[in-house]
Amino acid sequence: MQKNPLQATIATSMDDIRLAAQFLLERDDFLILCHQKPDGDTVGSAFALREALRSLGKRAQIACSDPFTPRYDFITGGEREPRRDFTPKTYVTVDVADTTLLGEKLDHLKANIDLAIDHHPSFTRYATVNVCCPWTASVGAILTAVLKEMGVSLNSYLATCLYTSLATDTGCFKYANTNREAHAIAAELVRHIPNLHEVNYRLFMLKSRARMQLEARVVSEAHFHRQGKIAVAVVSQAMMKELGAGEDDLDDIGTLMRCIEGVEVGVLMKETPNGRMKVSFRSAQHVNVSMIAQTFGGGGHRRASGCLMYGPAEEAERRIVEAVEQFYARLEAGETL
Ligand SMILES: [Mn+2]
Repeated sequence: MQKNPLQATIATSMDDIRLAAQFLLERDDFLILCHQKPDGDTVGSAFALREALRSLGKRAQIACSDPFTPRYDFITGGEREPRRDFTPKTYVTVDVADTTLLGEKLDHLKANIDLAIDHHPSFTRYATVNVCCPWTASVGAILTAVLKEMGVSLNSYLATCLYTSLATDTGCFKYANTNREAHAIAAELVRHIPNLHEVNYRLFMLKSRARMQLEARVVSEAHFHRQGKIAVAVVSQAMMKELGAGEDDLDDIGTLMRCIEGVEVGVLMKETPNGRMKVSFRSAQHVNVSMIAQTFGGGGHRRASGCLMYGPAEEAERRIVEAVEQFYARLEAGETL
């Protein structure tokens, strides 16, 4: 068996990498499925895999319940809804923790998944072959090793797709999942990306005017509690309409709140068209926001979580602040949370 140097780097079981590679080499006529509301990881991984399989003379196509956003045009070539031109025989998911995340349009395929490649701790092993590496920063990082194992050499397109997956899931190498391994894989990938600065500009600097204005409104209208440690902001439907902002412009906007100095818990409430509140919690340090979201029937990670609440905003805010205060009280009483 050929030695795979990236295997050691991403600390993934060689069995997992080999299993995925052999499976992909043996099969043909693939449909690669993304999760709904596609992000850089699912898009980058799907297009990298499609390209790799096609380079081996196989047939592969991609499906997603929601159209791809213009932000990823440099990967999708502007294909908002990829063309489907043959009947697939092999179903593969990338970055899909559970079949409910396939979304409405792909829900009918949930019992047919042959191979799932994922990295979420909450992965539900719904496929015939399940390859999940929860310690890996992105699915693209796992795929980098899988493609190498398959004998596919990197070119600039493949490397750009895989880099997009890794760079977006680590928030441009800033989030807590960024480690030596993520940087080592990126170092391998960027050797093949001559226009790296352009890719980073598109992914991390370029924002629509509506998004910029939305950020300004969110920050200037935020309410602060507990001497500035808790920040709560609302994005209302009226605000979105006024600024001409779309669903796309809301992507990861919750993270903004914990970038304000002094803020330990950032809360962003997004009003949905049917009057509910989609709440995102972001923690800068020691508050476990997954516990706070659970109070309201939601969930997530220690530093990023979410839940769904009912309006009005003032009432939701009051209940949220109360829950965060209770958390602080338990922390100060010496509990380990
Ligand atoms: Mn991911």
